[in-house]
Amino acid sequence: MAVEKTLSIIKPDATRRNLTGKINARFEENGLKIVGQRRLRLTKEQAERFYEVHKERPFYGELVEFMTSGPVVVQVLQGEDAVALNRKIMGDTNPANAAEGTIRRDFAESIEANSVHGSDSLGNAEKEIHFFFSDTEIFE
Ligand code: IDP
Ligand code: MG
Repeated sequence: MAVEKTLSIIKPDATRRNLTGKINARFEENGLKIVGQRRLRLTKEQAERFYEVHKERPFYGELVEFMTSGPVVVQVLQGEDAVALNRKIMGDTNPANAAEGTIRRDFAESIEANSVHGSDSLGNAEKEIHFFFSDTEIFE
């Protein structure tokens, strides 16, 4: 295991319900450190570009609409094995299948409005972090 960084997004369903602090506590309690963080509202173009890999999937249009429906919090999480650890803390994409004690099990509203995004590989983490952050905005 190595110290890694991963990109996390607290999605509009969670910011709308004022859950930023509760979700951040999950990361911190489980050994991830928030080393970069910013609240913003995604433009349609940004959301389309961020989720470009899902362009052909039937839910792409709705996903872009949802992700632009309110503010998000983009953040860089750092820790041992951070990419996989964060996916574990988040839980399954579908909250109905997410393990007990995970963010999605406890907070998600639906398979779409599932409260958090997390990078799925170290390579994607690198790309996604640089989608939102420059090196001068990340402080260990
Ligand atoms: P992940 O966020 O767990 O990595 P992905 O398959 O990469 O899941 O999907 C990206 C996002 O697209 C999900 O987090 C969710 O918001 C949305 N999504 C995934 N599958 C569906 C679906 O079947 N219906 C509606 N939205 C979906
Ligand atoms: Mg994904």
